Amino acid sequence: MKKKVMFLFLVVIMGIFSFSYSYADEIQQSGINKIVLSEGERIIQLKKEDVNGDGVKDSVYMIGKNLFADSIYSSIQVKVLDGKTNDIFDIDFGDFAGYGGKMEVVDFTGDKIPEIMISADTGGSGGIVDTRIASFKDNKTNIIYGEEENKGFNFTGKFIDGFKVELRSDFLKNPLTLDVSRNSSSYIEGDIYSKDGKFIGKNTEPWSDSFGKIDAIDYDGDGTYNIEGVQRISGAWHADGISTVTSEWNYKDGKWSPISAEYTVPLNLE
Ligand SMILES: [Ca+2]
Ligand SMILES: [Ca+2]
Repeated sequence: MKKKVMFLFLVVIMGIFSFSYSYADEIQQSGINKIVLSEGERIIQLKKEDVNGDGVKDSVYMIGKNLFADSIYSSIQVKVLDGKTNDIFDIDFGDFAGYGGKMEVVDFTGDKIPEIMISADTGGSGGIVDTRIASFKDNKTNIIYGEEENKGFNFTGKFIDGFKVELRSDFLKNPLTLDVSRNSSSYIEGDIYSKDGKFIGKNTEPWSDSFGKIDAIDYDGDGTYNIEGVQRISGAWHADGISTVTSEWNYKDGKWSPISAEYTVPLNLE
């Protein structure tokens, strides 16, 4: 009988202990209570990483504002709850909006302190994914990847006689020449080329979109991430996709540089 009472007593004690433990845990993560969402705001993602580099994990909230679930976010913002001080900081990404929304909190700069990468589909016909990356080391926001970086190779170019396209980029030593003869009948119909292959199009130039797909990747597993992006190159009009370029970029000495790139050309299946 005595044993049974003792056992019950222990069960009650353990119950109280585990209750108070989980309660304390909740207080400790009081960011969940402290991050106040206004109407229409939703937490898209929450990641726990030490983004300011003080040795204590912080809570990084990606928050989007939209009218309905799955509709476009008219604004996307990031708030950091400092794990040590419990202070809340806004990461100023400027105007950022889009569909979906994805956040990666990984180290791109090689200092072992993770940066915050956010992406969202712009929803335009180009299928472009807008991306920003910010460092929050020492509680200071520093945007290290913005709209310009998201243009990748940012090709410019021209059509040349014989159904060819010449593409140039500041990141390439030599221009890239592509054969676009698979589309010659459309170009002749559209007065871009004459029947004998002479370029006659006015104000018609090929161009590249910003990245339409982008990922943080760490192929060699050293903990420092690079960016891999895929961008589309259009010829005479946007639906005239003449190539797709996939490239990997790393961040060094304050800027992003391509370390590998390859292109594909569509096959003529007719
Ligand atoms: Ca921290
Ligand atoms: Ca870093």
